[in-house]
Amino acid sequence: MAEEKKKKEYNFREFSTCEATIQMLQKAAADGVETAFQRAAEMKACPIGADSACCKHCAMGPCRLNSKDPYSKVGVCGATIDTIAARNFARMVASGCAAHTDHGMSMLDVFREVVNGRIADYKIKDEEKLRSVAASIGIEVEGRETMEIAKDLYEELERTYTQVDGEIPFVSRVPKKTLETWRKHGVVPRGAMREIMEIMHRSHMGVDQDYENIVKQCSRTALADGWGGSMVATEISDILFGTPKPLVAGVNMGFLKEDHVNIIVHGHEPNLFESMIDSVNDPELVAKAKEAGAAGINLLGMCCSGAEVLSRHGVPHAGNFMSTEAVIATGAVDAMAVDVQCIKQALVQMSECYGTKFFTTNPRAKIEGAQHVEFHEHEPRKCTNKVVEMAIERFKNRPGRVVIPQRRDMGVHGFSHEYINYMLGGTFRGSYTPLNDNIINGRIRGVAGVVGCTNPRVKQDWVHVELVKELIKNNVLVVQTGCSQIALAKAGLMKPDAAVLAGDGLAEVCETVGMPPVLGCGSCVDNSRILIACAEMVRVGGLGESIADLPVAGAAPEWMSEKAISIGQYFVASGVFTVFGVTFPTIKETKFHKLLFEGLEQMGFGKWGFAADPYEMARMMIDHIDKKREALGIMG
Ligand code: CUV
Ligand code: SF4
Repeated sequence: MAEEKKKKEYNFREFSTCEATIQMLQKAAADGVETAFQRAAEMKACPIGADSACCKHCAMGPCRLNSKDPYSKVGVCGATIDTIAARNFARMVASGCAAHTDHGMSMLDVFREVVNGRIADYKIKDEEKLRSVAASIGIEVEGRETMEIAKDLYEELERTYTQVDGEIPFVSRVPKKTLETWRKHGVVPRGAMREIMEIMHRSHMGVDQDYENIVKQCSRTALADGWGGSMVATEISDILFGTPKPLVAGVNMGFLKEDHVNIIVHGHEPNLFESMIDSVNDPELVAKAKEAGAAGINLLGMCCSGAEVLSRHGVPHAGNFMSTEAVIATGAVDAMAVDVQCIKQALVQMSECYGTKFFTTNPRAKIEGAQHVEFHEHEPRKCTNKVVEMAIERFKNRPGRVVIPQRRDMGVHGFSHEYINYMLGGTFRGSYTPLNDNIINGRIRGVAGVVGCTNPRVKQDWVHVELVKELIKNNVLVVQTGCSQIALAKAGLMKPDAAVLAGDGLAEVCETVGMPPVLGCGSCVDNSRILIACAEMVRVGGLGESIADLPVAGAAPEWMSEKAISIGQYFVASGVFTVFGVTFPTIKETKFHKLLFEGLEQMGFGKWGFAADPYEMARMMIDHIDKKREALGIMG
């Protein structure tokens, strides 16, 4: 049976549009190694699960309802399709929110220890950012010492997690009318721990069985992610490691170097990566690498922490989520170190096949068969030095042939919200700011956030790239994060000269400012930058009073993770029309689906949309943007 599987022929061009990934998938197949693309092709998605029509919340079940006729049956306890789907959705939000907020909490832990003087390896690198974040939540900054402000900031931000009553600190950044909508519906988050606990409780068997009430808690929990945990993660990372500014950096597998020791860091929390940067630049370790016959040590990122250091320091990025197995097939990766989230368990087996040293580093995320070298923020270099040493060992004894796809894509990355404000902000032109002005005068039709994962159920990168091309062609400025940003970087859209692909109005703005039509903002937690940019657009004026009034839309065209659902829900709850691709965990003819896709908008929030086809997705987003323009009276 296994033999038969290996012989099965695949057309790898149907799996991906990333040439480097295709080349490596072919190589892996020739080497007799299987990847997630093949596994997805072999294992059809479960149709009942895809529709979220099953429940396993208790042992009277699991219960399966009928997708074709969803109201014909109920679960053993009597739970309806709306209850079951809403509870399943709630648990996705809970898990996604937990991932981002726990990441934010790790950052806050480091920050606390830096402030207390107990960590020497990191320091407050961006004092200006520290002061502006503190001031944004009402901390006095005038004439005060940095460390005093930092102590207060730590204490305030801790409330994002531990507060049991009241509102999380960053609600101070939410436009007044948006916040009024949240208050009216009782969805202002108290503290992330409380919201996640409550959503888990409410989705237990026999508790909340009113889909509308469950969706309220979904919003409240998701907002604790977007305006809470994710925002803390972004802001603290900027304070400790520097706020990104645009820089030219490279993406793709061609940045692996055959004559160097190659190390990839893949995961989400920047701490590991920052210390790895120090380790690969340590003269002693570089000397060791040279002794071993290497020309030097070469560090690359993958997935989100990769997207973060790409933005922050210009460290090259090897590829997005669906390239993590493929890159190992190059044989050039001497070590891969991972921390948390989006790490395929199959990477261990893949690494074994190609002799890559694979390390887990976070106590939260061990993988059976992987070597665990624990990372401690108090002595981070112990871990990262060891990984480098092991990588050098592997370089000395590279087992197989090395094949590196010769693809390198340069582009501009690192658009923090501060920089977007600076670049398109100021008051030197017109009555508002260039961004708002250009939206009002119609050169820019609107702004779209295109974000999220890649997924082997669709052709890798293709949906992202086609959607973004269609949007900019129609004068919609695109902001990006995560794996989507990497897809567009590989397609060359992060270069200022990609403005030729934009409509006349957007192209003119890009040429005047010298920016690309697609702005890369960083990792998934950096979606919080997009929220802040939206709030800023409202604050500046001329585009309505709440985020829901703005001519903006969001999309995750190739999403796969529960984190994506949490992100989608916080954008929707913040007032943004958000379209997902691939599949959506609801049945169209149900009340729950209608609430997400229509009802929420009537209540003053945004709403969900779904389209698998990128052109249809673009049309939906542009129609929405036009509808908002019309309501603002700035049509045409
Ligand atoms: Ni957090 S969540 S695949 S790495 S964007 Fe990439 Fe980004 Fe999705 Fe994961
Ligand atoms: Fe079935 Fe209800 Fe138990 Fe879910 S909670 S498994 S629907 S009996």
